[in-house]
Amino acid sequence: MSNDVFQDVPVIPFEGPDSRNPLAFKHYEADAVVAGKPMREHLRFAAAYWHTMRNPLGDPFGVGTAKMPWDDGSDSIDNALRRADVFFEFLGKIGIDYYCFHDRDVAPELSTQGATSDALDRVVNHLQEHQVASGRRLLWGTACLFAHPRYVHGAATSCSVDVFACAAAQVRHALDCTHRLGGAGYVFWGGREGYTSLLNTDMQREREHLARFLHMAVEHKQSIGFDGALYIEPKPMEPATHQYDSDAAACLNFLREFDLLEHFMLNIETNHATLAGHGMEHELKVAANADRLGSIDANMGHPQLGWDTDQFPMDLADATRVMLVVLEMGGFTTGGLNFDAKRRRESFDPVDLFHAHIGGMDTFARALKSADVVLRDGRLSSFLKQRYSEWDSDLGQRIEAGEIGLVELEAIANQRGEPVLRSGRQEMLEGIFNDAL
Ligand code: XUL
Ligand code: CO
Repeated sequence: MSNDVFQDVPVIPFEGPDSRNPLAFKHYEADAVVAGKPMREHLRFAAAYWHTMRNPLGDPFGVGTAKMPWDDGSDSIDNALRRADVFFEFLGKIGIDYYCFHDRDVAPELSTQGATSDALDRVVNHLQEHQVASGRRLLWGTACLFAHPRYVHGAATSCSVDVFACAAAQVRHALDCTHRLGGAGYVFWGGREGYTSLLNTDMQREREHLARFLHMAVEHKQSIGFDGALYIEPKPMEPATHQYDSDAAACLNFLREFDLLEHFMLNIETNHATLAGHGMEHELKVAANADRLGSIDANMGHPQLGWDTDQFPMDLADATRVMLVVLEMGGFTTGGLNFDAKRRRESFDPVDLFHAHIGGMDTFARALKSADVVLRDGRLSSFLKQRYSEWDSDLGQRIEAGEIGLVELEAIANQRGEPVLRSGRQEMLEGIFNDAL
C-alpha cells in the first residue's frame, strides 16, 4: 500500500530546542509527560484530509500551485485510493495519530448517487485497512454539503425539498462511514446554511429545517449505535453572508431553542472566531462555560486579511491561551487539535506539508508546556479568585443565592456609601502570562 512518495523525508525525529534541522521537532516529544500525561494524549493532533491531500493552493486570483506528483487529477477510484496511501505515509512520517475528512475529499462525486456511494464505500474500506495497519484513528468525519452546485441555496436550509433530501442521503452515508471507521466524532459545519439576502430568505423556516435535519442525524446516530460526539462548527460567514452557526453563543442558543443541546458539542476554529470578531479564547470559554467544548480546528487568520486564510497555527501566545482553556476543562475527551490549515500558495513543494505541520505541532507543544507553567505558577488564578472575593462575603453570597432584592440593596448601598475599587492590573497580568511563554 506504500508509494513512498516522501522518500527524502525521514520519520520526523524529536531533536530538542537546540536543533537546527528543519525536519525535526524542537518541542513536540510525543511521549514526554507534561501535566500528568504524554503530549500526544493532551494534544490529539489530527491532519485534515481536505487541506493535506486535496487543496491545490489556489486563491481568488490564481490557480493552484501545489505539486502533487502522486495525483493524476482524475476522478478515478484508483486515484482516490492512491491519495489515501500517500496520506497515511504522511501521517506515519509526521507522527500524527488522527485525521479528519469530508466524504467528498476522500472519494469522488460520480454521475449517479449509486456510483458515488459505492466509490465512498470502497475508499472507506481502504482507509479502514490503513487504520488497522498503522493504529491511526479518525478524529471526525463530515459530509461536504457546500461544494456541489446543488447546494447553492444551502443544504438543510435550501428552499428545495429535494436538495434537503440529497443532503440527508449524504449525511446518512457519511455518519455510517464515520461509525464504520470508529470515528471519535462527526462534524456539522454549515457553510451554506445561511443567506446572502434576506429578500429571498425565510430565516425562521430555514432555521427550523436545520434543526429538523440535526434531529434526524441524532436519531440516525442512535439507531446505528454510533457513540462518537456530534459537533457543530461555528463560523459567521464565507461563503454565506451570514451563517446560522455564526459563533459559539449563537450555536448554543440554536441548540437550546430546538432541544438539541444535550446531543451536540462545539468544534471551535480559531480563524472562524476571528471572522466573528472574537478572540479564540472567548469562543473557547463560551463553549467551555456551557460544558460544550468538544474539539478544536487549530489554525489562524492573518491580521491584515479579512478572510479565512486557514494558516497553520504559529502564534505561541494564542496557542497558549487555547491550551489554558483545554487544561482547565480537564483535557479533550472525544476531541483533539485538527489542523484545519493550508500552506501558503507560495509553499507548493510536498516537503512544505511537513514544515507546516511541524511548525503547528511545535507551537502547540510549547503552548501546552507554557499553559502548564501558568497553571502551576498559580498567580493568574489566585488574582482572579481574589478579584471576586467580595462576592464570598455574606452580602455577596446572599445576592448570588437570590435571597435579596433591590429595595434591601438600596438600603445597604445608602448605608455603606461610595464603593472602594481596586485596580484590574491588566498589564501586570499580561507580564505574568508572557513570563510563562
Ligand atoms: C471551513 C471549515 C470546514 C470545516 C469542516 O471554513 O472550517 O473545513 O472544518 O467542514
Ligand atoms: Co474547520
